[in-house]
Amino acid sequence: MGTESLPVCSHNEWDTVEEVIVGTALGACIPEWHVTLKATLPERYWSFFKEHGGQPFPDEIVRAAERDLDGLAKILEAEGVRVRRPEPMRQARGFASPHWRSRGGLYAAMPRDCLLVVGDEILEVPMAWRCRHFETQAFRPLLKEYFLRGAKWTAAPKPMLGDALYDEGFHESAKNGVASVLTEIEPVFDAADFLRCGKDIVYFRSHTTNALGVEWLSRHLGSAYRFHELECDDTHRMHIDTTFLPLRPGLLMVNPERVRTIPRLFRSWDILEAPPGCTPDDVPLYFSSKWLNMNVFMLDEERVLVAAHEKPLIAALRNRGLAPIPVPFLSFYPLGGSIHCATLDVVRRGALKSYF
Ligand code: DAV
Repeated sequence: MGTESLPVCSHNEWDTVEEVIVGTALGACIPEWHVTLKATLPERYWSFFKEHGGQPFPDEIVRAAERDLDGLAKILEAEGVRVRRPEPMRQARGFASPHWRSRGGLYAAMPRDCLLVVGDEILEVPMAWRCRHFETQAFRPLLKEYFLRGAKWTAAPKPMLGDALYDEGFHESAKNGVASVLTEIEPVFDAADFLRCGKDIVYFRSHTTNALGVEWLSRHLGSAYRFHELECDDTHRMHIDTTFLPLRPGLLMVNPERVRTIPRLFRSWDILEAPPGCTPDDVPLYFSSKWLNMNVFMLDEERVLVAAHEKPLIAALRNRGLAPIPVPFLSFYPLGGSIHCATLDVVRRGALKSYF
């Protein structure tokens, strides 16, 4: 099969995008309190999760977030991109494994977290949060369709997520310099802890990705790919795309609060230090910091989708010669991501290359 006809094909963050999955907020559930939330989420919202975990997210938050997603889908279509959406699922219902139970799921809002596209393969990742164990199910109609059209559809070994995976005392026990709530009892990872730059893949270990997870993925992908670990300063780390984002060959955006040393691989690249995010204080960021501003999405090497209220970042991107397209997205922020999180680039036209 020529690459022209592949239903799934994407090697990096910047080749011209042709097809994108945009998540849905519909059905979102407040996750049940767990030590994995304690490790990653802002302390001022812990009581919110403790009180309301397992209940549907408030309707007004869900509806406003969905309006932003629908708007994003329209903008993508106007730019010539084919948009696909998951099947909304009611996440506020309990489920169990032989070893644990959860009062509910989370959402299908962030295809970036649960699915990884590398080349012609789309992979369901072994997520570390119990509430996210069945998260790819909302995407199954799409996955099945891609499979029937010839895509390589895989899933990493289903993690057991038993108590031994979680280290309640994680604050004190920095393992190899990375403090994580996860032990190494089995491989787990979120797709959003990995960034594709052709034959090079940049990742960090986090509260959602352990070293065994990285080992599993790198062995699975094989010797065509080189893996590079990013070191950074963030004790709450979860998902690399608010810390580090290659925008196009030769241009890297970094979070200046978290990235102290540019990895050697990128030393010859131009470095854009992201300006601080502009989320007003009355917008509840249940799952994140204001660095969601960095979570932009490249349509090609010039056009970049940015949340419309992030004016300093829009100016900085324009200064570097990019063509920012503002997308109203502030109402989506309470769900914990911005445009990069809410999308999955299933098809980008281009070949597997080395950029370094
Ligand atoms: O504030 O960097 C981002 C989480 C994205 N899912 C942060 C957390």
